[in-house]
Amino acid sequence: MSSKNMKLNDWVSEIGKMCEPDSVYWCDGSKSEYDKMIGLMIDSGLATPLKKRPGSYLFRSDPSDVARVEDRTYISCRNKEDAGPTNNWMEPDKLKSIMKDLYKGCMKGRTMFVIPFSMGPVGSPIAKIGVEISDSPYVVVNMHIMTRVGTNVLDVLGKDGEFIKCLHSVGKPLSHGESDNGVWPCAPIEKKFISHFPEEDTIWSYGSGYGGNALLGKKCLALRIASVMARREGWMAEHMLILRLTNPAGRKFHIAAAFPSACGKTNLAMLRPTIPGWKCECIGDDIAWMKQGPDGRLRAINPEAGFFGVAPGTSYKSNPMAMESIKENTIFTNGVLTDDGDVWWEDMGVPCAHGIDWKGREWTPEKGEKGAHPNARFTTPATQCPVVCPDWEDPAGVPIDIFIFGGRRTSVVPLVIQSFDWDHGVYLGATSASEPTAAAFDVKGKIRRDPFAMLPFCGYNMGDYWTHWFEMGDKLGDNAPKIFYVNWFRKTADGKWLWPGFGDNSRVLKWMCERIEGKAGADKTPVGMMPSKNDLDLEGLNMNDSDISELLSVDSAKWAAEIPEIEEFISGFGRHMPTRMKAQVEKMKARLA
Ligand code: OXD
Ligand code: MN
Repeated sequence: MSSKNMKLNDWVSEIGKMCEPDSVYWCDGSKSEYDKMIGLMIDSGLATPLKKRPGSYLFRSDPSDVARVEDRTYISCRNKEDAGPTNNWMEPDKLKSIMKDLYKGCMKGRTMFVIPFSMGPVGSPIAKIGVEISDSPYVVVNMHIMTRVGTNVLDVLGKDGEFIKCLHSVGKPLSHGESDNGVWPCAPIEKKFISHFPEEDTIWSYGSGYGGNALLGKKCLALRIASVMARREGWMAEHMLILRLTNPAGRKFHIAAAFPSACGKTNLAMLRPTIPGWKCECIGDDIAWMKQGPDGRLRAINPEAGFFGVAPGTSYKSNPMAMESIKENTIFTNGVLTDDGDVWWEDMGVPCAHGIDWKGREWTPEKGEKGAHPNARFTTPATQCPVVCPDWEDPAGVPIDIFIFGGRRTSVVPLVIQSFDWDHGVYLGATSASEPTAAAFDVKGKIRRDPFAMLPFCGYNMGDYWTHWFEMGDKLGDNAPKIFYVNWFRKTADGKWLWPGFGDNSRVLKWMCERIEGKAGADKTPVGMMPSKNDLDLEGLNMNDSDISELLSVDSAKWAAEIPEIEEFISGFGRHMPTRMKAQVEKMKARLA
């Protein structure tokens, strides 16, 4: 097979010549194709069917291939400054020549899959088409769930449509007659490369088969490449969940929220409000593409079609809707295989006495090691979420009322603040910080500034990205969403969580909605507008007064102590750092003095 698009056909044949696969297969996105791929992986010992979950399979990856590899991720544009100080950079010709050597013959003994996919509903004016070439059937099945794969994408592409070229190889050729034989194929860490060529709308990934390194529609296309397109074309590609909150009077609010990886975006996206009469529906859990609509408001779509969620910590307490979503037709990676043929992970809310761990070894809790990898994941279709919003695929998108930023901070940062205005909100987004999580292989240490939760995902100079945010605010004017900052993770000095979190986070969202309606009060503090105890609906929580005061307190000295580090961080962007950002730091200093 081939397509009507000569550019695509030429590219496929060029890659075929370089990678030398045994055969080429064009994916049609059908259920039978999905089943065929799964069958291949059962035969090669990579997939284990789960007796307890219909249509579901468990995979175990290689210990070197368990998360995104930020040290091996490149933004390769002609000018180093355009990638900025927060991205790894290499000159495109040099990087391509290194990678071409790796790609040479890398698909020997394997099939080369051509996966046409749409990010966003097929044919929607906001959607973008990508084509991923990959030698991994694991990638094919995950792409089936996470994006819209199919021949209809080729129909929309037509003869001369544009597409984003996504090339992927696990980097493990097979010799004649060899099979993976239960061993996850990938290349050693120093040969892994996740490269982006934003000036050519091209992605080259080599050596990893896992998650964002290999499912190129997600972080590589929908964030890194799309962020560059968005700046060029005047829209926004953000690392944000999208949800709809409906109040007891039936008014709908749409919220987009950015938190660093593994800080509870999926949980918040599927929130079950504990306050009577409020309803929450999920539109997306990871990425938002937003454009100003004809009415002047910012409209958001979720470009993805599934959830690639962190499994450990997901339970009927933390996220009952995710637990319901993953009962069937789900791919699990790096969980424990239980003796009765189910999957298990730490903090799932049920015990597991014995099983096979993510490394394929016999495991019991007494071993003292984690059974599931902390970045074990589930891949599940959005349609299986019981609270998926009926409008989640509306090509026009939903109008955003509220932006939320946040991170995981056990001290200093209070439960919630509202920005004084747009520019202050951009400052809050730009200075977001979090304690590291397991979503990145190579990020260790204490607190990292993760502006807009985009540090690993912005495809250009982060200073220019801030300018883009300021300019979007100017463009949206009075229609701009209101901006808030939250921290669900504050602890007491003796290590006790101060806030119950999960469904009770709806209380904080309620305050935000009431701020929009002009109904709820707030006090001015040096760091932003904050609710007093009486502004928040805390009914039925039985929290003691001192915990509430601590959650809603601002210690100016502690905030001031972080300013030198913030100044150093933003000054790292040199001439790309917008003067409006500098002005915000000065204002913050004056308010804290
Ligand atoms: C993700 C991430 O997988 O942010 O969503 O790491
Ligand atoms: Mn993410």
